[in-house]
Amino acid sequence: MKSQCLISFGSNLGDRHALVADAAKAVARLPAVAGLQASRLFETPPIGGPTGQEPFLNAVAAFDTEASAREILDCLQTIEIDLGRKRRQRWGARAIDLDVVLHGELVGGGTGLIVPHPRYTARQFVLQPACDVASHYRDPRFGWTLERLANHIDQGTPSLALVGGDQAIRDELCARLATQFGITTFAARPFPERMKVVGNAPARVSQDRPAPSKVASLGRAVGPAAVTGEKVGPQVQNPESGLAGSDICGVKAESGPWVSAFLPPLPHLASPETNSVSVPRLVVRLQSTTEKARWPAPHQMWPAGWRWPEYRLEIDDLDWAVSELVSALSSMRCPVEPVTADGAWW
Ligand code: A4P
Ligand code: MG
Repeated sequence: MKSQCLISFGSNLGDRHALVADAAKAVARLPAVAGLQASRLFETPPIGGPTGQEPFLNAVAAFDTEASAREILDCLQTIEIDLGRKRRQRWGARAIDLDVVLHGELVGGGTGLIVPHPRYTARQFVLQPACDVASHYRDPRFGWTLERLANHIDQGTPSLALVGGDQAIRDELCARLATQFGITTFAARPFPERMKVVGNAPARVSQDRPAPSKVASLGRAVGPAAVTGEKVGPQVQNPESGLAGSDICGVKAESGPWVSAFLPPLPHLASPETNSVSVPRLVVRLQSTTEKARWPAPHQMWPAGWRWPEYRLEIDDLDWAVSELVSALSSMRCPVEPVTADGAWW
């Protein structure tokens, strides 16, 4: 069966332009690849990983293929090796990184392969290039086009709602984000004890604010931008978009990046409220996985009827998970500058 496939290119070591161009030529030459279209090339600051790295050149390519995602990844890894990629350190500087972002309707993959790419939904350095050549592609999990997703990430405030896993782990992640990075966090659903049951549904009994101790809000002095050294873009200033006076379950939302350990109410998709500062840009689905079973059953992933962009977080190592969340917030606002006028750079 023919699938639309989206792959990403990244390089921040050596002759970046030549490496990315050679990679694109090699992909286009693959017998399984038809009608490859490349985005412009973009320069972006390195997100995550060791400090002192050079900026990245990033791009994406869209093509049709009869090959499986696994076959495409095998080909990409061969090309990476041919071009001198050495795997030394995760998220370390690399001559060339080639990832499978989307492959038709595939949700899953198997050992060593996760599609859709678990981190792309937060990454402007993937979403902006994708809008050049694949703005109409849809994420098979939540059905949004990439154009819509890119706009959604660009609006409001960088923000994540943690779901799945244990409440204790979600609270722990929030506590670490607040104390280590100064990120505003909403650690526990603010008003559980104030619920009563009306009919068979829970309802609030009072509009009172939660006790301050429930809310970890240590200011924004050391946000993810300060950690990674790149600038956070302008916050949304339009009052209709909910910057002023909006709240998350009765708790005033800061205008800086925030993470909640619970899912605040999500608005109807057509509503302008989707841009509100109190609406998470992404829901972060916690996945407890092991090397042997990197990929859990797809049916665990997405409750029916709930269609909101997802970011997947493995939580076998909490220090690593915290750095992932900080990187996700940073990637939502990282500057992404085109360095070519079109996709004819290869
Ligand atoms: N793997 C699983 N699923 C996939 C997939 N869909 N595509 C496995 C590609 N690989 C996939 O990858 C690690 C393992 O992921 C492989 O064994 C593969 O089988 P890797 O390429 O060896 O290592 P990596 O790239 O360091 O790790 P990872 O987790 O893929 O990193 P990311 O998420 O690709 O992030 N900042 C900017 N500005 N631009 C960038 O391009 N890239 C990264 C790397 C970090 N920061 C960046 C950029
Ligand atoms: Mg990779």
